Amino acid sequence: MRPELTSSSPSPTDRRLSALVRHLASASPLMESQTAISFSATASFHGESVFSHVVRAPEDPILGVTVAYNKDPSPVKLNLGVGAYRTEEGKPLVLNVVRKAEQMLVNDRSRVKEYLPIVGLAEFNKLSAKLIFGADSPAIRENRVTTVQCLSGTGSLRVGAEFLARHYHQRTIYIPQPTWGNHPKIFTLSGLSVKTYRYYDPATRGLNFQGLLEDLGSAPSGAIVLLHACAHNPTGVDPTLQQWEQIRRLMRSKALLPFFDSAYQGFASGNLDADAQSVRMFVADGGECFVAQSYAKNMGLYGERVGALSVVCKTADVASRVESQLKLVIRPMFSNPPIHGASIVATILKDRNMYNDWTIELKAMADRIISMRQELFDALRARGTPGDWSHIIKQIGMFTFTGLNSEQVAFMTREYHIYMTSDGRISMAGLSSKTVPHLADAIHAAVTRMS
Ligand code: PLA
Repeated sequence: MRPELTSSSPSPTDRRLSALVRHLASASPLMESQTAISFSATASFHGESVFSHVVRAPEDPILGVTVAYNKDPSPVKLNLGVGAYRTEEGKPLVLNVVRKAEQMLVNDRSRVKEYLPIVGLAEFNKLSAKLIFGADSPAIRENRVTTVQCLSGTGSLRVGAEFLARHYHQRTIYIPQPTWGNHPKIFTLSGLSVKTYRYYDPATRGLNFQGLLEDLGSAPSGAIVLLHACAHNPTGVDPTLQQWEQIRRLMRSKALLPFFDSAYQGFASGNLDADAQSVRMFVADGGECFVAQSYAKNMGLYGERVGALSVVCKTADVASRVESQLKLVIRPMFSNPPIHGASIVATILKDRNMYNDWTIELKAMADRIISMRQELFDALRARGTPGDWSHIIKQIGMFTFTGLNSEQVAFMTREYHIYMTSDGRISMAGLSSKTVPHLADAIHAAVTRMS
């Protein structure tokens, strides 16, 4: 039935189904009981829903924070949950260069709303590869890269993972501990088996580099390794370039397959090339890798769902065969991607002036986040808040991993109407000079009263 599978191991569909059953069984004990299902089937004849056995699922740990925030009537409420950029006035930002691109698209009467090809907008794919791998990348020049447009970072990760579950000999993926909460779900439901590698050291609030090297060193040969290209979420802790080089050497020596998640290119340092260094080091050695790109944050296109999956291969021939199989993953998943967001990105990336305007606006966003770090740090120092808060200025990217525990977070939400994820992560992009004092008061109270 499945010509692409040669081994007798369970098919990805079987693995996915059993993962789903496990997932559902843990959410609903009733699922395990056949009687409960047949009861609800007969119940429909008596006017009850056939879905009456469905239990309410919990809100998403990140997006659910916004749901709770929206319900709070307090005028001082502050949403530092989801990583979404806000201006100094606390408002969402549409970049000027994005508005301009949209205007150009609207004015162009030759544009139509036809379906895109399964792999998306060709121009967008080419420019996205150039953005992450660099304009002079030999891999691009040699046609060894295939890039397909997907539904933002999440969709790109999912398509890549589904491909790997079908076509790669190793089905184990190592993800950092901790990582973005959606990673384990995406990979498990794709049919991969998820393991973790040590990443963060709570004692130093920095990288557990030794632990990382040990765990990747003992991973089975060929295992997939998920790496955050920059601005690690949720910790804000990235390896140095020297450490990246050591990770690269170790991974290549063990034939571990890198799968980069690049959701914050330009947001960490304010510089698109600097934030792509980790990926480019791995591509420069001629080896293979996967990269999922998102334009949600760096172009502020959150709801447009624009992203790309690139697979760097050893030869152009392999790359084109990989692409043919990626199409078989995408077609039954969402058929083909949306046209509008990708057209905005392509319009900006292909025009030198618009590209420059974008880098300026991007740098301004990154700089504002960096200045919020300094302001929050200064505010805690001014209050004499117990503890060493230097990690706030050392960490990079959109988030600070504060070290506050879940009781302290609950206290801050209850008493100060500050919303954040229960692991103590705060989105620095949601802060402004006006709200820093309120946050500092809340942290001070939480630390002094709840420790
Ligand atoms: N990868 C990482 C590391 C992320 O942090 C996020 C988004 C994504 C991928 C996916 O983004 P996209 O699909 O929108 O492109 N993380 C956010 C939002 C910003 C979320 O949880 O969906 C966060 O608050 O962690």
